[in-house]
Amino acid sequence: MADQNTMSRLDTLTSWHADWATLRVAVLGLGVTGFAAADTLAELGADVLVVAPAPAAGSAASERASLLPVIGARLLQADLDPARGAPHPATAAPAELAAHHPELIIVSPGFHPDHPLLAWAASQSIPVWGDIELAWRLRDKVVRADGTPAEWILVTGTNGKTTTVQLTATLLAAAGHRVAPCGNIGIPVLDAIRDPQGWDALVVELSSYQLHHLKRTGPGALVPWSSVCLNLADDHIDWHGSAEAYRDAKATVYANTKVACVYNKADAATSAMVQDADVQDGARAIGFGLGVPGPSDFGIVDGILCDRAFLAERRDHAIELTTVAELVDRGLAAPHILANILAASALARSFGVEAGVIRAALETFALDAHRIQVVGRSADIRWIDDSKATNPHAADASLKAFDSVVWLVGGLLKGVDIDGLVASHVSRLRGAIIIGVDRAAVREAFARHAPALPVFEIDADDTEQVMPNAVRLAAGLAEAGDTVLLAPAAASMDQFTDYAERGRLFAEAVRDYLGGGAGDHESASDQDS
Ligand code: UMA
Repeated sequence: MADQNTMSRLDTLTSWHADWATLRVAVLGLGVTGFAAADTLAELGADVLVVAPAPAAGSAASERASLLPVIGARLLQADLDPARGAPHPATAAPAELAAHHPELIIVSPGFHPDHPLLAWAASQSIPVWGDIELAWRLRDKVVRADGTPAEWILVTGTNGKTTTVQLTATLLAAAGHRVAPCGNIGIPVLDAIRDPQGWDALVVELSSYQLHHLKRTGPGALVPWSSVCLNLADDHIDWHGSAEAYRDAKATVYANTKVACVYNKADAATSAMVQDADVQDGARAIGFGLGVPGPSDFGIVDGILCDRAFLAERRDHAIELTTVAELVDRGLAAPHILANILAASALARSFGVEAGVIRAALETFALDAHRIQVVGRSADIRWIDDSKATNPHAADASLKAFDSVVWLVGGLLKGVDIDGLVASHVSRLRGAIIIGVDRAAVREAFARHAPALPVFEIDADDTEQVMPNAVRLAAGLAEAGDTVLLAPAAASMDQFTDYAERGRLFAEAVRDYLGGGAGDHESASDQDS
């Protein structure tokens, strides 16, 4: 059990150069986060025990497990119920973990807050940190010329996080800053802070899981330069337990912000978060939206994207950033992408990036794969992969970009209600193909709101066959001028490794169906929007 001395020792651990040696730490999970945490702590001389399920032979986890002895950490294999979101059995901590007498636990983001090992840690009064807190405390490993560590710019929201992180990092880099996009995009922040070249800024994507484990006050609390919650819609309710708990986790992004709390004028939940946030003196609330900007906002006037926040004469002036017409040419003019661009511009301007630099950088920016990506064309029908639409909010933005749609929908609904999404898009649907395990809820929504709509279900257990079957049925429904849209409004892990594999298999099935003539890969985000 952790005693008072341990607590005060942990309070002093707020620097790479503090005394971490021999600290007994248990790291839960051996994904990319767990390995980065173990590697970091072992480098600092801590006594590290990683607790993780037995890795599958030949997997990335098994490669990481084989590296643990090399870096000086030990592995305890234990059944930790990796089926995330499922109810966890009430198991006690393995004896070997208890015998390690951990003074600190570092938990990977995927661990459910009610996981029995976290309950055990609480019962033993062992502090639990996420990897983001650990990285924050260690951020002075490599410092800038003036001796200070890189500033952190935080990005969260239900949708658009990764695009906004990439945009913000692109804009900062274009201004000559050394910048690392990291966090939930797939690069552990612990890896970024240990990069020997050092950074001026980290643009950190934070998931609600990572935010859940962050403290708003105390020695481990983050003090970001600027922060944004892009939007809020129901997602990950099964993990957080309620929409309120999910919202509260997201709101943590604004705590202690120094310069700019960027919020979405079209999403009252995000401005309420800023109003309630405890921030540093002088931090400003900066709104973004697709309409005319008020003073201290970013917005659009007559097709011109403007900054009316970071200029002294903001009462009656605005600075032009770029135009919608220029972004149409780049495939970046769908409403939700414009919103991401305005948010990223606000973050970049808060860091001093010039408007002209933003305009020039946007001329070469391209969206990632699986985000409204055209994967085929046939007889006036477009085939679009928006596999990244993993919740109803994202699918809503996607569907709004097209007039007449054959919709591939379904997967793992994560406790989220899909009824409203179906109801609001019935008029644009030619038909629907339901995939995934949670088909009943989707089927019932169509029965309620569109009983006459042609709807097919793919009940293939063989995941290889899901997309070929779906594509064949969609081709039968689609007519000239239609878009066949994979925007599942659901997570992919029931049938695929992740959204990327789901999108890739869809694109392959489209190419196979069209006989190899469907190879163009431009973004369609400007079309029909
Ligand atoms: N594990 C268990 N039991 C559990 C949960 C996890 O044993 O109950 C084990 C797994 O078997 C595995 C390890 O823990 O050994 C995996 O940990 P993890 O799920 O936390 O995944 P990491 O590989 O560490 O990746 C995490 C994020 N994953 C999740 O939050 C689920 C990655 O986001 C992130 O890129 C990475 O840290 C670096 O920060 C992925 C994601 O899906 C992309 N995020 C969700 C989203 O965006 O919606 C939140």
